[in-house]
Amino acid sequence: MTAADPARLDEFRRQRFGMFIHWGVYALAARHEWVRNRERLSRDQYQPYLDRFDPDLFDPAVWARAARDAGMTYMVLTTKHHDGFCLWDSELTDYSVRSTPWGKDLVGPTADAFRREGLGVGFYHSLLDWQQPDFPIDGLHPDFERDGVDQHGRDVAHYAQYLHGQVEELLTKYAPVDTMWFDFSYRNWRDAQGRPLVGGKGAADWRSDDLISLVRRLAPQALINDRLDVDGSADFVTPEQYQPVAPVVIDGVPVTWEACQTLNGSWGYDRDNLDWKSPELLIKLLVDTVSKDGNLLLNVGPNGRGELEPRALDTLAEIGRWMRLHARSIHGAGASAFAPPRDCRYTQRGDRLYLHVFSWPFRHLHLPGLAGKVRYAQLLNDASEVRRVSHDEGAVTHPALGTTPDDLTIELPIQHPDV
Ligand code: FUL
Repeated sequence: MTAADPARLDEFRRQRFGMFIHWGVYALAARHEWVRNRERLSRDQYQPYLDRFDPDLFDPAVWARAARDAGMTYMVLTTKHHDGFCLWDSELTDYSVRSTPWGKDLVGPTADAFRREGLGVGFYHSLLDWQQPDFPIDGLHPDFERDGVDQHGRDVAHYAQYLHGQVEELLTKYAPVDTMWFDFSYRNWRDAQGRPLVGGKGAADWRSDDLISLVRRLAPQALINDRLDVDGSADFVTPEQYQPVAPVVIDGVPVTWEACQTLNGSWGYDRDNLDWKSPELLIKLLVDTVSKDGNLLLNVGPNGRGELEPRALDTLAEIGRWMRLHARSIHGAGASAFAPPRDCRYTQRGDRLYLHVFSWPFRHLHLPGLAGKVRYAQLLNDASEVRRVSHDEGAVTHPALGTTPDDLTIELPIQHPDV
């Protein structure tokens, strides 16, 4: 299996912060991108969303600016989610923008808008497809256990051909693509009769190895995520909605990783969902990610008219206010070998060590192992000096403080800098 271009991988690891965009006709249902599965909607019951998909306020330049202003450096757009609906005018199916009142491509204009803002462009592409007649009706399929649905005779080889053909379309039509974000394989799924179904190593395979070769051939610069589930093929791994406890190491080897996180628990537009993460929490997630050598792909779900809702835009703007002052502790930064004090994270870029204080202490902060290692310290938001307190000043050497001569003690302002 050929590996990714090391220069591109290095670039990805410096980019650190991207925008995930989940968009499709499920935005009209406005209750999660899995609505077709969750509510076991039939093809006919889902059709009204195609019939009404007409995002008249679609302006990807607005999304791209919001991403750039938030300090994001790349994006990943859903070209097709599990429902099978294609956001571009694919030559291989009518189940696409072509069959909606909107009637035209959404992928090209979105990619162009982000490139114009200087952001990288990647594509999410679902391996699952609840629309294609040759995709097996497995336990995740909305038609699973539906009376009168023929479970048999589905030709996965034919589906694989369709899948590969679409990936080829995307990579040629919208080059250069920086990332192919496939989603997802499952090795151990069985049909009602216990026969293996789709997956990287399943008997009914969509030929993941060939898919990887196809991407390497058509887009040598593109990174491929881990969800094809082919051993040793992933350029990066994708923890979803959780944070690893430390830099990710698999079989003793550090691996590139990208956490993906929602703003509110749903990837697709979910009108009545109130589980919004605060900008403060999201900034902590970003810092935590970089402190463990990872990237953060933060999701937005445009609505049926093609807009990002105010809640999302406000959150991004708030993150952007923080990034304006602190981006240099994120872009190009990574884990540090030093262990931070409690409720803090370190990120490091070259010989610059950035201390992120999640819980503001009273006046003094003791930094283990940093005595004699720091030439100068300053706050990042206003460049004001942070005084280092020498250990022979009584207040910080008192044994009850529990500090050691290896600690560097710094003196912080009483007020948290309001940024
Ligand atoms: C999951 C999908 O099933 C979700 O809908 C979403 O796309 C997430 C990023 O990956 O596996």
